[in-house]
Amino acid sequence: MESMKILPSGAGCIPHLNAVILGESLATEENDFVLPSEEFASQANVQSPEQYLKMYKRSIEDPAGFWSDIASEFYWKQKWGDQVCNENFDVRKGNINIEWFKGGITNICYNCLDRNVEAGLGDKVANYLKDIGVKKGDAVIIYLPMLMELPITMLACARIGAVHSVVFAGFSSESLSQRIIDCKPKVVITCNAVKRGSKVIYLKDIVDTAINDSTQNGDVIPQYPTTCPVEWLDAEDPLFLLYTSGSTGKPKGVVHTTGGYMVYTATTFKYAFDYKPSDIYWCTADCGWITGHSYVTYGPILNGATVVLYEGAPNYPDAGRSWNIVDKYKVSIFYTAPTLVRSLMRDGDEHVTRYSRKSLRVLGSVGEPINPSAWRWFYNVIGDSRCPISDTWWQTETGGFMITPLPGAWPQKPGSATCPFFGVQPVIVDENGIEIEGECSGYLCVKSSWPGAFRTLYGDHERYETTYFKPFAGYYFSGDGCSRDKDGYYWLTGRVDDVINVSGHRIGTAEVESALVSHPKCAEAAVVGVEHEVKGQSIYAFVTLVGGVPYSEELRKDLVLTVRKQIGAFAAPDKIHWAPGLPKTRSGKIMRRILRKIASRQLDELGDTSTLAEPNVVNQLIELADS
Ligand code: 6R9
Repeated sequence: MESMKILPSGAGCIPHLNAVILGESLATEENDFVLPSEEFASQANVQSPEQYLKMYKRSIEDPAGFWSDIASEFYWKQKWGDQVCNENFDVRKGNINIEWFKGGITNICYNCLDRNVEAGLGDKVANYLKDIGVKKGDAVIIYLPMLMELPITMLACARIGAVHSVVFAGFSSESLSQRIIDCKPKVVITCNAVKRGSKVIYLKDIVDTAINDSTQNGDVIPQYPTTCPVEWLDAEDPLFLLYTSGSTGKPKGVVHTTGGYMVYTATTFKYAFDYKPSDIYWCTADCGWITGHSYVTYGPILNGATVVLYEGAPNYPDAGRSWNIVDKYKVSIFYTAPTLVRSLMRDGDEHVTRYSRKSLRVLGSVGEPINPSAWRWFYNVIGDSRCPISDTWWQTETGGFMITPLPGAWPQKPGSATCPFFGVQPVIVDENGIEIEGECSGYLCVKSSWPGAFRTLYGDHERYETTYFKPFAGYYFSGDGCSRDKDGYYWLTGRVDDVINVSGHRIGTAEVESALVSHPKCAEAAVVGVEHEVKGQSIYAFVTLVGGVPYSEELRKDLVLTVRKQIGAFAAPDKIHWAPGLPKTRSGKIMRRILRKIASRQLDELGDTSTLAEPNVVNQLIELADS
């Protein structure tokens, strides 16, 4: 890795890369770094920090040139207009507006399928949708488990210009119905039932409850022809909406458009996983989340990649299941979440080492920060100390990777998502929105748009601006805390808002609270996240009951069941803590800081409780902690 020690001339003029002088710190703190092998680096798509810096520099200084060169590799019925990117990123200058490749006419399904393979998949479902009157711009809700039909249905919608909205099949009928009300789909696509582990879940019944309609659809698919013409779309026509949790109760319908998302997911996939046509790729995410959109479906298929789609749980029937699949299908790129890594780590190395895993080449992590010990286990045991790990930081909102290693290009640090992807300008700001340079910590923001950025929240552009662009004017605010070390590496530290990350799933505290208070015996609820060995965080709920109602185990179970029913099993609180009262400021704001400390039993770190309206509630809560 001698070449690492040379900093290319010109790199110094890029803000935030000034610090990425990899070579200099290598000499002094070599132990911090995990280097890619010569063998890996020499075949990588990007082989050195110098090559990355050169490409990154161009992507920042000439984004139009950089992205239009890449976009030209796709099929466009008509090329975009003069402006590759048109943006207003600053609320003080007017409404937030982001456009990429405006005027370009394309179709992402065409680019996924027709361009890559002779025979089209997806067409059967597309013709059914057309037959029942689904047209360009219509919403289609997809409520399916990880069957092959799920990505096929997404592509079918994209083909005819319908806007898909995948709802994770673990959501309850009430959550589904909330989304149906918000986006008013022409049709909801589901299946009769799915097996999860040894349990059968009747999805169609859930949909029937959600739409209060039990019309029998039957199997309508086979009678349709197998080809379907493409609906050509403007680059800025919507491709999909995907609901995600925010800090208030109502889920936000994140809107992604066609052209920029296409170019961005394909490019990030190619570089962050060092993709080669010979690779076999497996991502364990469900298409109900953004990872399943960008990196099970669009990104890999746009690259013509061979994708393993797995319907079951990655640790069922036993903890060796994933490696059994890896060996069986010769998986070379394996992308998963830290929660799975931690749970497999707990199950013991023997489940891993009894499989060969020699096909593996690149590993990936997403959904939450990966703690260094899980990183090392992933690297040493799963990857036999030879596969780089791409710890990809990104969000539903960003569409694709924002901060990620490029395996082969530079040394990694266990637990750090490393450096920005091409075209991404991360900044760290303080609480006043002032950018901080160099080694620091603060709030993670982004300075200008990237092609895969979300364009609005469905039906609520104002909320889009308020949530993401007003907290720190001039920047996109991610909601994450972050620090940057002396080498310019980024370390994500988790959400700074009221969002909990359970096994990589985003859950708003307000959503869980509103489910709890909908129970007739619950007067008030406050939900916080506490550290959990496997899930990252778990849900801890403080519950105040209606006057006179006694605490009971039965009621505890009933409250948990209410949350399972209203949101889904994945959002069920692990702990219900009875609370005669909640710690509030005199203005009535719940002091979650204190609740978090009580929940994690850090009782000597409660801090100043003198501003509480009733300081005594804290002692009451502590007394009831283990009851
Ligand atoms: C892709 C996805 C986004 C939130 C994000 C952050 C956390 C995701 C991470 C990570 C640290 C990583 N997050 N990847 N934190 N390192 N590599 O997960 O999207 O469901 O919208 O969640 O997840 O807190 O803000 P989404």
